[in-house]
Amino acid sequence: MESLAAVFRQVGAPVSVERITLDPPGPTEVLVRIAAVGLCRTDYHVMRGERRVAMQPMVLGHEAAGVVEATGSAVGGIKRGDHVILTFIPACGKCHWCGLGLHHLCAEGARITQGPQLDGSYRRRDYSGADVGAFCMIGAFADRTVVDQASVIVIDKDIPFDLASLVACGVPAGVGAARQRARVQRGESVLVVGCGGDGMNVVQGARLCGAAKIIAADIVPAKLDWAREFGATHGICAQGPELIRAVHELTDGIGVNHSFVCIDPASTLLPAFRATAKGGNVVVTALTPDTVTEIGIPPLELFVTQKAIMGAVYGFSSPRLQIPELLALYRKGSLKLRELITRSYRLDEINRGYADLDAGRNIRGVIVFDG
Ligand code: CXF
Ligand code: ZN
Repeated sequence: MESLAAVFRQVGAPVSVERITLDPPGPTEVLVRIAAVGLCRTDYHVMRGERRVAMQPMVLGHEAAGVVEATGSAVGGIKRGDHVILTFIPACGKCHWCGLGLHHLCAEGARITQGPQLDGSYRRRDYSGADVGAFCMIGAFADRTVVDQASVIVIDKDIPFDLASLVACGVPAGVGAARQRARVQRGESVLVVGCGGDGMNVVQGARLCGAAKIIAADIVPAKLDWAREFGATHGICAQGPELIRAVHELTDGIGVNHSFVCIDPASTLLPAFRATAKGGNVVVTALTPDTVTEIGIPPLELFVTQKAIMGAVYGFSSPRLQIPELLALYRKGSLKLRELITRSYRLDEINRGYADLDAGRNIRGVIVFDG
């Protein structure tokens, strides 16, 4: 069948919206009509060549929700008409990590920037007949996609698709970083550096944990106001040494119990580290360009301050367990989702959506398709 997709062809160039050929699902795959897909910064890093992928052309987009239109012969537990969220790391179910229930660490996660499906073959072709890859084995900047069942989570039908799409990446990444990685405790203090899609969810994750002081830091003043709506108690519009000074002023010279690096770790990790109290946690939730290979923290300083530096992909939690739990929190009124969406776009407006992200105008832009 034909599908309309935003295709990444060249680093630094806009993605091009094209008709491509989409093959039917293989035995373990499903055909999904995409209803909504978020404009996460990760795809933008790929477009700009800051996160290299193994091939072009490739359909990007990994924060998506939609409806199952067809299933392969060996698919279990997913049927036509189901509403689904797609996960940007599959759960192969066979590796060491999946065996432990740690699907965010699935061994197949190492292949999500390669392009092929989970089974190693391709389902997409362009006008010239060339294979087209699918970022994260999803390729959701398209009206339809074919993905392995390992990338699919069935959700209840009462959740609007635009909100559900955010629970595919930004929401678990941020909320999970606070709850599952740093394990923020009631009464503790938190610093969130970078209040975009991930950071705003760290703020609300810290609020859910009962943090007493939630300091939002961003160089875009409007984001600090938005962060207050999600639970931030303080806002700092500064970076580098000025940020460290301001955090120490707010914490009696001690620093915060937990800091979260949610934007450009190359420039924000060291200030976040130094704004953290001795014995505290520094959690990295954001991508760094491939070319940056050092974190610039003196080992002696790490040793004597006894801080922990941690990585958190998918909020360091299995999406299979975390996503249903987050949707339940939303239903209870404890988790804000609608408020995360700054603006909706059509697929052919994708490059404008990313320009808005780059200009600091969006927490999250979402591409919404007509039903
Ligand atoms: C990323 C994490 C690193 C690989 C690609 C997907 N997650 C979300 O934005
Ligand atoms: Zn993402």
